[in-house]
Amino acid sequence: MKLLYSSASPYSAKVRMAAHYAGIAVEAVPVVTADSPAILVDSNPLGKIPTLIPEDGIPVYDSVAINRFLDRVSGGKLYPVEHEAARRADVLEALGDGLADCLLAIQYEYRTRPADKVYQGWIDKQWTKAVRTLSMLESAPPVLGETLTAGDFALAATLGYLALRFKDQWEDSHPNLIGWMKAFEARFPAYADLRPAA
Ligand SMILES: N[C@@H](CCC(=O)N[C@@H](CS)C(=O)NCC(=O)O)C(=O)O
Repeated sequence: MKLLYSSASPYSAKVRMAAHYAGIAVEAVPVVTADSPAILVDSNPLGKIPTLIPEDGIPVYDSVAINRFLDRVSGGKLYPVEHEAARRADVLEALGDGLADCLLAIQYEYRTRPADKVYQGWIDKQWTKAVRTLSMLESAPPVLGETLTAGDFALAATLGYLALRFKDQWEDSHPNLIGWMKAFEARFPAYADLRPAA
């Protein structure tokens, strides 16, 4: 199956890591969303990545739906079944993705508007949400269990995106999350290749 992605996209990194962990081969096809290429918009009218095109040709998006699809195909390698563990994984995935939403909103504000139309109030609001989320995670970093979950991949992907696009703005104040990233990479060495990159 094909996965339409871009190297910097945190949601793409999340599902690429999840597929690798679940042992599912995907052909990663880079796309530039700004160009709205036919391969993307014909599969996903929203023109967003990641978009998965399985062998049956029926596209799957967004990243949570892709992870759920990969989970079913792999016989449950990405989401725990036990109630409390499943709840933790789901909420951690929501936090990782939601943090990425805030960071992307900031990036798009700078990138898509003329300089004199950039609204600092919106950027500050999104950064406040991001800092609040990071503080919560810093005070109680998630525990890596015996098996990794979609939640772990979401957090790892978004911390990788922070490292890429918000360098020197969060690392010193979040030593526990830096430690979490290191522990995650020790458990999942493919992180070095699959995390968000320029
Ligand atoms: N909720 C979606 C978010 C996907 C998303 O916003 N992806 C960005 C790239 S990181 C994108 O496709 N942006 C292009 C656009 O919105 O036109 C998911 O989890 O997959």
